[in-house]
Amino acid sequence: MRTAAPSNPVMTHPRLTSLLGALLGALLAVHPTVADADAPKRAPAPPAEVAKGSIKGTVLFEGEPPERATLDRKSDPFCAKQTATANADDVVVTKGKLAGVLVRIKNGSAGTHAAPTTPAVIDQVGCAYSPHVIGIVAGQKIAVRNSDGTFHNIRGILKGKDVVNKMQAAKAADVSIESKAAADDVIELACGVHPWMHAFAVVQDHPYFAVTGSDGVFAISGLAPGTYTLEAWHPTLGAKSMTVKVGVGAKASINARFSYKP
Ligand SMILES: [Cu+2]
Repeated sequence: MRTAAPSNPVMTHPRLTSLLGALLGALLAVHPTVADADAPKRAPAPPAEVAKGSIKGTVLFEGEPPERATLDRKSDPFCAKQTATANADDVVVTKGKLAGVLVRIKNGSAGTHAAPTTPAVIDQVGCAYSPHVIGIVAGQKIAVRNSDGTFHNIRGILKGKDVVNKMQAAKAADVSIESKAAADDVIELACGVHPWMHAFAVVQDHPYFAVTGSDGVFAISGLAPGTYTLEAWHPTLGAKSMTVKVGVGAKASINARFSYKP
């Protein structure tokens, strides 16, 4: 004799069902906290009255710098006319000073820092990216501008994958690059129309970085007293690091010098 299958008391009992729902909700809510527990513990950023330290310095290129080849830009008549950017910008040395070097604090973040809400801007001027190297804080957007009278195709590449691949007409609206890039990642920019165009956005989890201009000078401020690893990073010449000690009072402002050679 067959009997009707008993109904599932768990699934039909209204109180149990709501209890299960609440448990499931609690588990889902708890999950991100569990994941965060694996992340390294971070102290808050040092307060302004403590973080008075600064590192200033210069990046040198000693010896004969590599020749900056004249670019073949005949494929785009607009670019071919831009004499100021006619040479390769991979290694730019002016009177022994190296431009486009990102200098940053490397050992830890010295606290938790939110990404700036304003994007970092890279312009396209004379069919070249300006600047060639920028630093961003993880989570910060990059706005790629087109000041040129020609079109570009912006590719943003992170770990070999495109995070952006977009045409941009002459003087069109900025193209925004958003990614999940984390500290130490580098987002490379390349142009699908002009193969000589490259730029690099180096990612930090803090704001203690600076990029050298044509004078090779960098300045990082807002540092709490402590011993830091200071790193210089160049897209083709590589990274160099040194240990620096930021003190208090007269020893809060220190100087540092990096030197690259052929
Ligand atoms: Cu282009």
